[in-house]
Amino acid sequence: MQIKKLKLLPINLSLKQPFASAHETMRQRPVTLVALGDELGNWGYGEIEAFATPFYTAETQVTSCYILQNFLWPLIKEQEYSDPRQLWQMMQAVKANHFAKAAIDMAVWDLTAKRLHQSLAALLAEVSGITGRQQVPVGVSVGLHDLPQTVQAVRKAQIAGYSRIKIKVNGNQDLQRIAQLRQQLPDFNLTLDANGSLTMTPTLAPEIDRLHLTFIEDPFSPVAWGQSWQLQSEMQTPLCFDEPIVDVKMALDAMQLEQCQIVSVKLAVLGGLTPVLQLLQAQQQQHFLMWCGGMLEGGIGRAANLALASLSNFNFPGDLSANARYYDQDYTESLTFAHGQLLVPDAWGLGVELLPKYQTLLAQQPILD
Ligand code: OSB
Ligand code: MG
Repeated sequence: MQIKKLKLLPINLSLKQPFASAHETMRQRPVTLVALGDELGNWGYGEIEAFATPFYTAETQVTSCYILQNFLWPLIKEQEYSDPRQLWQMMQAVKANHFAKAAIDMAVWDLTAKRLHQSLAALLAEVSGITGRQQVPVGVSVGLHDLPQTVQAVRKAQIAGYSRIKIKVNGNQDLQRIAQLRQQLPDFNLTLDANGSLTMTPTLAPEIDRLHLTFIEDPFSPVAWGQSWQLQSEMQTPLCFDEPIVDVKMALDAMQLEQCQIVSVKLAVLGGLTPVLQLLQAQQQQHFLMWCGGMLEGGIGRAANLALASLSNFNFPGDLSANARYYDQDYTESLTFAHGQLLVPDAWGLGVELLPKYQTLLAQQPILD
C-alpha cells in the first residue's frame, strides 16, 4: 500500500457555549481535516486536534499544519507499507509534534480499515487482541461555572444518561463549590479536573476525599511529580494524570513511580492510535487503569476516540460526549447517542461520513506536494 495524496481542510467549529477551564475559555474550536489518498483512489481521514493557542500544549493549529505538510508528509509520501504502524515509525525522525503525527496516523488507520472492509473498531480489536464493544458508556466534561449553573449542568447530564460527570475546578478554594454541589447531589459518578490549578496544603487530601470522587484529574502542574506522589499517599481518592501523559513512557513511568493510579489517554496527545496500541500492550504486563480523554474533538476525532474507547480495556466512561453536546453543526454526521452510550459504527473505517458541504469543500482543496 502507498499514500499518494494529501489534502488539508481547515474547519472552524463554533461551540454551543464557551468552554472554560483553568487554562483558558474556548468559544471556537478550529480543527484541520487531513485527507490521505492511496494508490487505489481510497481516502482516509484524520483531524489535527491542536488548539488555536499554545496554552494547553505547545503545538497550535498553525504549527501542526506546518510540520505535517513540510516534514511529516515527505517522510511517508509514496512509501510502501503493509501496516499503519510502519508509517508511524517513519514519522519518528521528527521530534514531538504529536498532534500532527496523530492526524496522519488516524487517517492511515482509517484508510487501512476501509481497504480491509472493516470498521476501525473491529481492526483495533483484532490487532490489540482486546475485546471490542458495540456500545460504549460515555461521560461528559462540564466547564467552569458558578454553583447554580454547575447544578443545572449536572442535572442535564444526568437526564441525558451520562454515567460519569467531570467538573472543571480552578484552585483550592473552588473545591468548596463542589462540596456544596455534593450536598445537593450526593449520588452520582463524579470526577474533577483541576488542570494543574491546585496547591499542596496539609488539608488538601481530606478536602478532596470528602467529595467522594471516582478520581481527581491533574491536581498539579504536569511537572510537579513529587507533589502528586505526596497527595496520593495521603488521599483515598485515586489520582489520575491527563496532561503529563504525552507519550507511552510517561504513562508507564507515572504508574511505576506511583504518581497516580489512573491515566487519561488522548490519542492526539500521544501521537496517534499506534502509540495507544503500544500502551495497551504494556498494560497486559503492568496492570493499570485507563480511560479515553477528550479535546473537544470534531466529528473525525470523536469517531477515532470512539473506535479506541470501544476496546474493553478502557476502564471508565471517556470524555466522548455526543457531537451535539458541543456543536450545533459538526462537519460529519453525528455518532448515535442514546441513554449515555455511543453506538460504535460498523461501517468501514471510522464509520462516519463528512456532511455534503464539507465533501464539496474538500473536493475544492488542492492536492499538496
Ligand atoms: O483537560 O481534559 C482536559 C478539553 C480541552 C482540553 C483539555 C481538556 C478538555 C476537557 C473536555 O476536559 C474533554 C471533552 O469533553 O472533549
Ligand atoms: Mg484534563
